[in-house]
Amino acid sequence: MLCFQSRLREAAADAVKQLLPESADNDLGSVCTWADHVKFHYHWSSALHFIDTPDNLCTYQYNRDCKDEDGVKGRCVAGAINNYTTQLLSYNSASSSHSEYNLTEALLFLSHFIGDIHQPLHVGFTSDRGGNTIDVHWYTRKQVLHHVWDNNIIETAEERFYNSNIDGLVDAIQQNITTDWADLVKKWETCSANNTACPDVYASEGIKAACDWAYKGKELADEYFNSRLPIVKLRLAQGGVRLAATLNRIFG
Ligand code: DCM
Ligand code: DCM
Ligand code: ZN
Repeated sequence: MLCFQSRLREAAADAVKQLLPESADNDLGSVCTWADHVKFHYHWSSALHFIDTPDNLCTYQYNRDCKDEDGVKGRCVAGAINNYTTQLLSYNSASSSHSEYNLTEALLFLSHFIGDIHQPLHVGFTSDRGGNTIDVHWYTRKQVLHHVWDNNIIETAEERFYNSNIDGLVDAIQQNITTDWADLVKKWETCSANNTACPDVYASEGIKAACDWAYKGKELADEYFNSRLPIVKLRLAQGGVRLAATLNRIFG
């Protein structure tokens, strides 16, 4: 996931600096994978990385879909984004240093989950667990479809176009944001009136993209890679822009 810390206004940049652990060296990007590492330790958090939507419907509704495998409401990535946004809003009240929440963890979870919700298959169908039970080939290698969208498309792009350097891909996306996508970016940043976070918008886009682009084919090679890479870049860009916009709203 991308964390465009440079897009933060002063208030949010200061809050992030305060909340990040010392080890992060004031780099939000360096801790964006923390939530994946704690899945095993904080077992309750593993259901918060995704949403399962009804098979083949290609739509998302919070009230219908945001629940875990036991049916507990709100336990999905959209609910988690709302929850950690609410927790972080308490930073602004006078007693912020004594918040009843761990706001460092809230920031790390929120940053990760805004990335996850933009991965189309993190809002995929229920019976295939977001493509985790769909076997495909990525070129000659056996893979599950979910992993293709989490990793392979990104890694193949890095290898082919950016000298195996993730920063090259990130720079290319940053470049697009300031040029080709500049007008779109303003729309990505907005969230409906009175809302600090807008995860339902992102989830609806996600399952639509999953149906249009992800759930197609078994033998995935150049044709799939070349046509899907722009979608992956777009979703990474949207995730990064919207994380920064959300933090600016929270701490503004
Ligand atoms: N991702 C990334 N850079 C990589 C590999 C993955 O930005 N080299 C992103 C793409 C997915 C997300 O990480 O959106 C996967 O997260 P998770 O492991 O929670 O599924
Ligand atoms: N995942 C998902 N939808 C599910 C289950 C899991 O999107 N119904 C995501 C979470 C992880 C990845 O898929 O990023 C692998 O999950 P697991 O380790 O639970 O197989
Ligand atoms: Zn995750």
